Formats: sequence, C-alpha cells, structure tokens
Amino acid sequence: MATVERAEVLLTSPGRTFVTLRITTSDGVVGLGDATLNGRELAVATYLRDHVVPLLIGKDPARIEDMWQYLFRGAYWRRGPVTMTAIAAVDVALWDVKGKVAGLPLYQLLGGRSRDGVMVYTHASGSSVEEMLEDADRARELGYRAIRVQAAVPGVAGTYGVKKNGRYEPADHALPDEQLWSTEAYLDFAPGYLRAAREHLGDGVHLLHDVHHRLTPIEAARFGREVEDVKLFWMEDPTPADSQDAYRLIRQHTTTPIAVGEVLTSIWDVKDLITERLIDYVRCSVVHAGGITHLRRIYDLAALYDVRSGSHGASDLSPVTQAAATHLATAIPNLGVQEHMGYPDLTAEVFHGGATYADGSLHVSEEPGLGVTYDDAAAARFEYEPRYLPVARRLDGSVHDW
Ligand code: GCO
Ligand code: MG
Repeated sequence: MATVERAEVLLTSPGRTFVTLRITTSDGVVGLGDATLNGRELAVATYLRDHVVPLLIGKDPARIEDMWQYLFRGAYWRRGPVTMTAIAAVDVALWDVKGKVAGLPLYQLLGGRSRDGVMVYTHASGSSVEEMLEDADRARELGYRAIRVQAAVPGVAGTYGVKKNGRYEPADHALPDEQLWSTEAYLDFAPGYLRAAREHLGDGVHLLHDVHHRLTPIEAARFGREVEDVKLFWMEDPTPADSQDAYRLIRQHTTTPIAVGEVLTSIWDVKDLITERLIDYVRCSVVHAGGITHLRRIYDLAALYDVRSGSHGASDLSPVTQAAATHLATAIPNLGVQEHMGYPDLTAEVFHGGATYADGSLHVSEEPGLGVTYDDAAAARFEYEPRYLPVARRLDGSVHDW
C-alpha cells in the first residue's frame, strides 16, 4: 500500500496570494489542494502545518472519505472557514492523487460527463453606467452568456465590485481599505442600472447581480421585487449570511431568484436554505466548504429540492480550485453556473494547466487528476505578501457588512 510520505504547505503571491497543499505519496504520486482563505491565509497555513500534516504522514491516500471524517469529526471543534478550508485542501489533493493513480481525469471518477462544458459568468462593471455597459459589451464579444453587472453608486466611494485598471481585486491593501456604504443611495440607484443593462443587452443573456451581504431582509425583499422586470438570473447574497430565516421573509415578497453560499462552509449551514426552498442557487466553493467530497454532498442534497450550483469562482480561489470546481460541475446533474473572474497574468507562471475558457464555458483538462501543476521555481519569485479585504463604513462612520 502506498502511504502519504510528504505534505507541504506552499505560499506564494503571483499577482495575489495563494496557499497550496502538496501531498506526495511513497509511490511518488503528487496531489495538489488549494487552501487559500482570502485575508486570513496564514491561519489556514498554520492549521495545516501544525495540526493536519502530522496526521497525514503514513496514512493511506486512497481512503478519501475516511480522511474527511477523521479530520472533521476527529478535531472535535466543528465547521468554520479555517477548518473547512484546511480539510478541503487535503480532500482535493487526495482526489488529485486518486485520479493520477487511476490514470483518469477527476470528472471520470465523479461519474463522468453530464455536459460538454460548464457555463460560466464573468464580471462587467464601471465607475459609471455607460462604462459598465461597455464592459458588458466586451464580455459578450468574448462569448459569455452570463454576465454579473455592478456599477459605482454616486457618492459612495469604493462601491463593491467595480474594477480598477481593468481588474476587480478587492484584497489589494496591506491593511484593510475602508470603503463607504449607503443603503439609501444603493436602493435608489441600482434598480435603474440593472434595467439599463437589460435594455442594452436584450433578452439573450443571463444577468446576475451581487448585493454582497449589504441589505436587511425587508430591504432585500423590496429590491428583489423592484427588479423583477429585469429578469435577473440571480440576486446574490442580499443579506448577511448569518441568518437563514431572513430568506423566509425575502421569499414571501419576490420571485427574483436568490443565490447564497460563498461564505458558508458546510452542509449544515445551507441545509435549511435548501430544504425549505429558500434559495435557487447554492454558491459554496470547493475550497471553503470541505473539498470535492463535501461539496458533492451539498449538491446532491440541493438536487432533491431543485436548487442548482453556482460555484464561487473569484480570483482568491486558486487555479487548483477552479480546476476542481470545473471537474465537479462537469459531472453533477444540477449545474446552474460557475463564476469565472480570471487571474492576474502572473498567476499562470506558478499554476500550469487546469480548466480552459472557450465560448462562454470552462472546460476540464483530460490529464489524469486535476490537470494542474505547481512551478516551485516560479513560486519562489513571488514572496508571500499580506493583503486584506476592505471594511465598509456607513456615511455616519459606523461599520457595515462589506
Ligand atoms: C464573488 C465574491 C467575491 C468576494 C471575494 C472575497 O461573488 O465573487 O463576492 O468577490 O468578495 O471572494 O474574498
Ligand atoms: Mg459574491
């Protein structure tokens, strides 16, 4: 029996920070897992190095489910982003190993293809509505069939989701940037630009919008109702993710579809949202929700209740996660859409291979396992640089959800 011989925690910042777990077996097979938790990277790196790596050495890499249960139940302390990201890194690395041992791409181990390519959405944004519409035109020219639209709210400096120099990268300060927020200004302004986007692009494109946890339940209900004529594909994270009962109220007032999950890390966190049919898309990610093993379980539960996947795919989820998510989305019956934000150019110097974009979809690699390799020499050129996500403050100075 092959055993886990080595497990290394690798940090690098090629354009942005990534944490990667690399497992090597006694047969010399290498598996990669992403362990990036944006703005809190070192907590997961330490958790892995100090509390997980020592438990892996000498274990059977083929027993993926057992390892998942061992790390989850065996910690006693449950759930939460740090633990679930660490477990995800191990899980994905072991799936990568299994694929390589079998000589099969990961999606084949997950049941084979349900589809040729995975529909993805990109981001269009602007510091004005005109600029946002031009950005959306560019996305259409690139073949995207689903586009997330966000425009800067007048008078609200640093509005969430607006690109700077052609890229949207929120974790770009050595200490948290402080941004402004005004619910009144947003609610007055956003429905108008969503309507403008629909008029400009016509009916042939899916439009998405991220509220990014900013509204109260009743404000979200009003917003969802007000934009029903825009026929959004989804309104994302309308309220802070802590309280699932908020969605009961929103649901009573609007038919605008709802997507939730990027900050939720386990099946228990999304169970009521799914089984009470309070959402339409579950947006948990491979990296923050316990890996392939656990996200597959969430998607299977979701399938019973007509809830589809909407995998979080921001650039703080490394190409390892993007590849894993694309393999999973290729295999599951209930794909909704996957986010495709792209990476800074430098990232490709460290991570080679992985999923590729063509005609509005991401496509898996046919290489065994995930199909991603990690270039140590390149990674060494990009020393780890701490970067924080912004913090939002209301116009009166008090802290709001970012
Ligand atoms: C999205 C997300 C991201 C997050 C980021 C935080 O929908 O893509 O909201 O932009 O803000 O992943 O690290
Ligand atoms: Mg989001």
